[in-house]
Amino acid sequence: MTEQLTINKVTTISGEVVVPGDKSISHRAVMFGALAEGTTSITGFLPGADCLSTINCFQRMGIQIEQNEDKVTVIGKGWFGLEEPDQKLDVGNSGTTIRLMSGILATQPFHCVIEGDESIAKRPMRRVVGPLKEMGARIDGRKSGEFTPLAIRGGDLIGINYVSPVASAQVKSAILLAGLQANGTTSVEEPSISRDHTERMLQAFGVEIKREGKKVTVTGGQRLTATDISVPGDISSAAFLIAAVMILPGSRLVIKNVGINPTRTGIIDVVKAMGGIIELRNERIVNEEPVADIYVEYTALKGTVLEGDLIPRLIDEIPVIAVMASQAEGQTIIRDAKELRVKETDRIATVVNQLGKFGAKVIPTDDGMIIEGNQRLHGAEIDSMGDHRIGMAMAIAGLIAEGQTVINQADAIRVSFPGFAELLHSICK
Ligand code: SPQ
Repeated sequence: MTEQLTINKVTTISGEVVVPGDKSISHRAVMFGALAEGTTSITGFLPGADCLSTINCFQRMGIQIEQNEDKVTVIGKGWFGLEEPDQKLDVGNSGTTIRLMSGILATQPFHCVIEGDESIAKRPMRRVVGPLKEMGARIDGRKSGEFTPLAIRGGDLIGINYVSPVASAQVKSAILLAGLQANGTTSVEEPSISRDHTERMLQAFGVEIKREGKKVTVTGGQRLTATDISVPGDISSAAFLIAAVMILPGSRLVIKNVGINPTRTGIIDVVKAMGGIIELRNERIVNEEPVADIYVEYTALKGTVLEGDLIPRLIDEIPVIAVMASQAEGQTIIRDAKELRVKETDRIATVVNQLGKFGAKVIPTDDGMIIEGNQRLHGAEIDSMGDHRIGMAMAIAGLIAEGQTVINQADAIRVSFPGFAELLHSICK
């Protein structure tokens, strides 16, 4: 990963744009399409590296999938139509792929080994391996199943009632997916509600799911029926553009067709809490998911506090929120976000280090950070550290930094936002 991205200071941004498809929804559309009976056509699919890894894993298990840019056709063979892969499954950089697939593989009566890149090798897996083993799956990995590669032999599961110590959609989804083929019922309760795309999309595929507050329950033995999925734009990608508008005086932007699932819209709430102008227009529902156009206009922001149930609703946006906060009036405090430490990088440490290179003052805490506002940034040589969200957040900081900014390992951006640099270039004045 040696690609570089050069960013120069700009004056304003404006225009009307669309961002690539939602990563979380794209993964799930391929997975559920592969497990369903019938053909699933997906439009608006994110052709980013992570979602291509998901396609590749299912192709290796004998599922026919055609992908052309953002159009994908998946010929489902039913839940037990997967074949034992004759090679290891490689998830690349994708935590969503390995954790959700672990839940699916836990139901399959065959052996397989699944692993990913160097970053995946450092991310915790026991959070899914533990409960799946409790259900009866045989799974092993380095450090007693904490790290990849994971060797999985599934089948004959029994339902469990799992109380998760973390608010994680990947944990919740892995257990619910395994629960769909376990004996009896399976429930997952979490401390705060994490993104619920799995629940919504399973319903679109004809699965019955019970949701009561922070608890979700499924009954085993259910089938999925193919359906067509239209994937909205990813609010996590839109967040970079929203932040850019908020730090460049005179900017305004319309971002069309963005997913506004309430479990993902923490960024909108934060911009509003900081005093920013942001509006939802043309709200509609597509495949059980709310979608809208987002209008955003530069406003001088003030610092805020991010904590509690809000955190899972904006966890992936925190790196770029830190950039935005560095330009606000006063301090911004982020707490209850320890999960940042186990993402593609330790995102508390990488934000502090990389944003610090621009001259910003960010103080790390155990579960978050404190960002000083009103900071003047200067151009810097940055490293994405192989983390797409760090690469893009720092590119946004580069738009206001005096002089030139170079982002090393900029290839990582392709994980979730192919065409990021071109899109940014097209709206910069
Ligand atoms: O897939 P991956 O690598 O875990 O991607 C990230 C990201 O920044 O794109 C996290 F690093 O998003 C996760 C997100 O943080 C995607 C996701 C999902 O699709 O279910 C859920 C969140 O992770 P978690 O651990 O809270 O379940």
